[in-house]
Amino acid sequence: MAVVGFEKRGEVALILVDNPPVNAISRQVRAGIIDRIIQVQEDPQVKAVILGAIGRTFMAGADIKEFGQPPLEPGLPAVLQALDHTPKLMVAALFGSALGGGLELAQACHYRIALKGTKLGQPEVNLGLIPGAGGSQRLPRLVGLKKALEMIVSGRPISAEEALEAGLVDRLAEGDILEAAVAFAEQMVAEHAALRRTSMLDVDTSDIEAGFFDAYRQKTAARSRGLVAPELAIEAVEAVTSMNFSDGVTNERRLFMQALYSKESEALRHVFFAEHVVRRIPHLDPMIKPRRIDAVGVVGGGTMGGGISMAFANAGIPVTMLEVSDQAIEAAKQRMRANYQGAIKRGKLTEAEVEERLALIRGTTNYEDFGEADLIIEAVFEQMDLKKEIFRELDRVARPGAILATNTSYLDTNAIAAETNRPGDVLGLHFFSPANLMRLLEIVKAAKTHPEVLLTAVKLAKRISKIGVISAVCHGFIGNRMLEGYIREAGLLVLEGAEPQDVDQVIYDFGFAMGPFAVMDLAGLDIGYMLRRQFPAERFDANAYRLLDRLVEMGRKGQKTGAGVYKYEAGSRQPQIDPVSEGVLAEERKAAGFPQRRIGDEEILLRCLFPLVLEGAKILDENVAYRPGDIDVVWINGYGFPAYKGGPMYWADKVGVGKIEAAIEIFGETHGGRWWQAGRLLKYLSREGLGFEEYYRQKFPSIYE
Ligand code: T1G
Repeated sequence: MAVVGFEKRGEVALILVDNPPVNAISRQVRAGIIDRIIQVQEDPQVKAVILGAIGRTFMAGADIKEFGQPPLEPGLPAVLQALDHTPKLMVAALFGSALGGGLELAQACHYRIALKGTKLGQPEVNLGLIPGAGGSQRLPRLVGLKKALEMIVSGRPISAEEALEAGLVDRLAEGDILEAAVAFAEQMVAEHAALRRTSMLDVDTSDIEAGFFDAYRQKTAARSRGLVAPELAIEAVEAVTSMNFSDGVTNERRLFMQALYSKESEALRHVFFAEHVVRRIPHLDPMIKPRRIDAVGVVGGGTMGGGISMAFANAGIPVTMLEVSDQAIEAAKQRMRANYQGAIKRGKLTEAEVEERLALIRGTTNYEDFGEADLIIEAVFEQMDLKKEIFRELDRVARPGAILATNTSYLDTNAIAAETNRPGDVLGLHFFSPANLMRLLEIVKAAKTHPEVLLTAVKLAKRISKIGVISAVCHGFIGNRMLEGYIREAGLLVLEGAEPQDVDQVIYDFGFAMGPFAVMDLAGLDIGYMLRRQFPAERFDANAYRLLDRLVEMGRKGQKTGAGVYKYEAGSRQPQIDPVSEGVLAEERKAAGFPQRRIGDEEILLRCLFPLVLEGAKILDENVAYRPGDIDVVWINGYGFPAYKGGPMYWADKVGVGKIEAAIEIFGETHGGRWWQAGRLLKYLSREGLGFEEYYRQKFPSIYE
């Protein structure tokens, strides 16, 4: 099957890329397009050419799988060159997601027609890249410098309507895009329309005031923190004001290569694939199909239950939300309405759209109303007896084949499943707060969970725009189990002499949005306080929580009470050092009797991050997580680990597993051996000089298929 098909409709030729699933521009596609361009050039009958695609989308970009490999000729620039110089009128027929190199191909055509609903963008920065095939030079010529700069540096796609308004698209279509494109091309030929070569267009710089680009750099500095691609992208676009097209493209290629070989891009491409591989259930029988989920029930309308209800309503799935009274239902609805205000303020949603979504959420106080639900999610507070009672009720009222899920963060899903007569239909769906916004969803596979139920959850995660990561049952699953060591070490560091703001600064400088103390203030110090008291004391190092427990017992629970580790001015989320908290810490340092010392940033960083690697290795070795990349996905999407560092396991591979294992031994000698016990896998990889990713791909290739 040719990956670049060809057909003629009268005097219009169609070059049709057919490279599922997203028509990525692989080497074969590039060579095929060039061959077809040559073919039509030699055909005197052909008066116009459509560049289009078959399947679900126009070309969605270069084939990311080729990056990091030796370049394969012809490169994309060669295709652009051929397009740019063709003597035949070229029309791009856009639909689906015309992204990256795909949009660059379209920009090199003379005209563009797009189906309503098409997304058009240059998302390269999300991969640590910049447009590498003339996009930084053509886009400004089509939509103006400022619009092009925003599209390229933000990576955010625009709608077909916005593209029409901006001049990126010449016409919108409905129905069959190829038919519409042929008609459009015929009309252009009949009107003797010019071959409008984008590369020959002038750029209007009249609205670019002096210092514009530097001001743009300052404006975007915060979101570009730690990244190299945004600055390279700005440089590439800025060159439009001083270089001709050809020099601008050469300059762009230079900058693109810098981005391509940057460690940030390598990490971001790892994350891109890890976020796709994570959906693959190893050794799943291909005959197994997911169940239909058309209606969902949620038990509880609190913070989590309300957020979960919104997540489903946002995907157009009706929800029946159970609460204890009509007042509680009304309160839940008000909370959800308030949560939507942010989206309205940001222009993401209109009031009407919010009301439409809220209308999908029906409140009830009656379990019987769950009778039609295909999935019911329990989202009440973390109390095992209560959850068991709820699952006995759900087992009674839910229809046969309905899936029952618990949102528990820690509790034993097997024990919950055992309360029902349908353990195969039970699993965990651990949402992260706020559940309507956080992308991460831990899908907790209980011992008896049917593979079909697991597959249903994986598919559902994508449908509600979540990243679903499968975890087996253990204390804290993947994310929270690793979080314990991170918080423990932060707590011990401040008892030994580090200041909370120093620990937070080091973690912020590494790339997290917030350090551990600021995060705990945000989430509420009382959550950890109550949780730790549900488990045997020996599970925790009591010293690590001296400061936090004292603060909670003083009523200082964090932002929600105006003070926790830090204090917060009314209405502000900005942490401020608080002498009261400092005084408590001084008392606890004395009580703990730790010798006080100045602790360097490097020790702070490694003491906080190495526990993630240590526990992550055990999680892998126990088959709690399938792959190291799955753990990376959890920590990037659930805990703010910087994506441009690839996630904790990827980062460990870059640091060197052997070095980490050696450091863990030293920490064990100096800080209390109980916690610093490397597991079997970490020791093995250290001895063999292997990284997590290379070991898993070599030893277990099938779990990546
Ligand atoms: N290359 C290779 N594979 C890709 C791909 C790509 N560009 N995009 C997606 N896939 C695979 C993906 O791994 C998955 O595979 C399957 O397609 C479906 O993806 C020169 C240098 C297009 C909006 O960044 O944003 O062009 O896991 O589940 O939800 O200047 O995929 O099923 O085996 O995400 O419908 C720029 C990235 C590249 C677009 C579709 N382009 N892709 O979303 O499907 S760099 C991008 C997406 C570039 C030029 C530069 C989304 C999508 P599998 P999916 P989806």
